[in-house]
Amino acid sequence: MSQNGFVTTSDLRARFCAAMSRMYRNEVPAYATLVELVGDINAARLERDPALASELTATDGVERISAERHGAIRLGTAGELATMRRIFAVMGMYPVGYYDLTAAGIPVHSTAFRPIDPTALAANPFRVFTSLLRLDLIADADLRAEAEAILAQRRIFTDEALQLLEQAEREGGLGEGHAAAFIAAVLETFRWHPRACVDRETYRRLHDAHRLIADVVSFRGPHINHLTPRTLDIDAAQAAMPERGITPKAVVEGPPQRRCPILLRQTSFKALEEPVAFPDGQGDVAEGHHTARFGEIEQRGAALTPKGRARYDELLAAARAGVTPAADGSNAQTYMDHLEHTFADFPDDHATLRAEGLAYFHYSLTEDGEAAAATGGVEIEGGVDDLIDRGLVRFDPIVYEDFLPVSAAGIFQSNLGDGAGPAVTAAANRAAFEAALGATPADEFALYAEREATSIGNCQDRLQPVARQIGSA
Ligand code: OOG
Ligand code: NI
Repeated sequence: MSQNGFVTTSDLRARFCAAMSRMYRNEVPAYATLVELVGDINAARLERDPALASELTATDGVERISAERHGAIRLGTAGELATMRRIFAVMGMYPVGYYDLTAAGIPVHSTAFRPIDPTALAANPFRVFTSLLRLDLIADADLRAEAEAILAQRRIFTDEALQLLEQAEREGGLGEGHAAAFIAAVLETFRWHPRACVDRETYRRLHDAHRLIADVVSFRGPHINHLTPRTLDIDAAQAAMPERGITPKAVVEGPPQRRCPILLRQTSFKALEEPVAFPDGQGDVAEGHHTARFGEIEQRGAALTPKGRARYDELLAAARAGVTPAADGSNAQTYMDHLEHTFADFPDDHATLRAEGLAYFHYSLTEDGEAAAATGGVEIEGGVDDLIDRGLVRFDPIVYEDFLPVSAAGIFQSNLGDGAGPAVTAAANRAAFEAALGATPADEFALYAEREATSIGNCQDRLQPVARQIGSA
């Protein structure tokens, strides 16, 4: 597909996602096993539930169900983040949301680069949760200066990637040949390097300050640290992981299982210990290891309004105050039961979620509505509620496309392992993040509200074409 001879941004994103998936399955065989497991579970679920299968065929394209939905990287400098923003923009991915992970004791802040408009999301929803290390939170001034100096040396983008980026910006896109070269060159930034760029002693000191600091500072680039396919049954996938020889984190993050799913549920297998060679500066290397890379799965539900989200945050905090999930999984079932019990207070049908203003919905014409539109429209007296009552308009939840800070912290924590380092205590620093990014991330709530309002406007336009035209003239 092309516009003016250029490969579309969605096509570039889909190709990038597929290339990254191939690379990561090769690099991390346990991830390939997870992808297989998810494929099996999704197929079994669709076989049991033909209604779901036909719904997904209509809306999502059933063959893409198990494709990756997101990945994550951790960057070290403002310059890296700003260039990454430009690269993602070429692939139709824009920063949405600001996540302060220091609230959970982790020295990073983050955004998610993702497609924004519904057509692009439908074409390929791939997003990258992108964190920037907060070097200002390294307490030891010498170590901080050393980390800064190491990061200042590295070049995480290839010359070819930078040249093609400039070309894409200058010309407004990339033709077929350049597109392939761009994907291949950008992929290099996400590749794993088994050879560190610091000696083992420096690694140890960075590691002692915080495991995440060692992960960012010790390597030549921001290796992709996980990819995340979509599963249609996250509880079944969590339960089946051990049978395939992979160790899941203790609990599924996010809301409990519900009839009407909300927000995002996710779980991961624990990061693997991998061999690393540390140069000793004399031409020799010392063998060591590093733990960073894992695999994750996700299941998404309805996007919540600020009111719904506040309710979710409150209930989640209450559940976790009652039973705090232990890292070793010893109270996992107790926690999941308690979570479900606590969330019994959160309405679990779409009509109530809508009536109470807790979730965002997409409005469209019913068959009767289509018939009415085709025959000149109808009188509209009330608002959209009236159109629903008259059977002309239906509503379906808008899927949540973003992330959850408490869940993200849980994913980080379970993959840093024990002894990650002292929990940091610091305030968010959104201004510093935006300055580094060179942009202001979009507000997720505003994006959902706009989609909802647009869908209502479309229904009204189609049901009352003449009146709207006069009204807006
Ligand atoms: C990112 C963890 C957050 C998610 O799905 O919430 C994340 C990381 O470990 O770098 O990917
Ligand atoms: Ni993730």
